Amino acid sequence: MTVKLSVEGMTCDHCVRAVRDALSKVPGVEQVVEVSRERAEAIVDGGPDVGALIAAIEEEGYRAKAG
Ligand SMILES: [Cu+2]
Repeated sequence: MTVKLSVEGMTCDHCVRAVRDALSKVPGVEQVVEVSRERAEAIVDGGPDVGALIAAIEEEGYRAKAG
């Protein structure tokens, strides 16, 4: 399953790395396919709980929603 999220608030490469690291630690995530500041989105593969993905991003200080 591929999950795509909209992520608001990423302003630099550090933000991208923080979101990527946070997503990679969520149970069920097999691969963080992409985190893009330009497109304000993140894509992960696996069977993660979407709510857990959103919570992990919000814990880092960014806003996220499915889609
Ligand atoms: Cu940043």
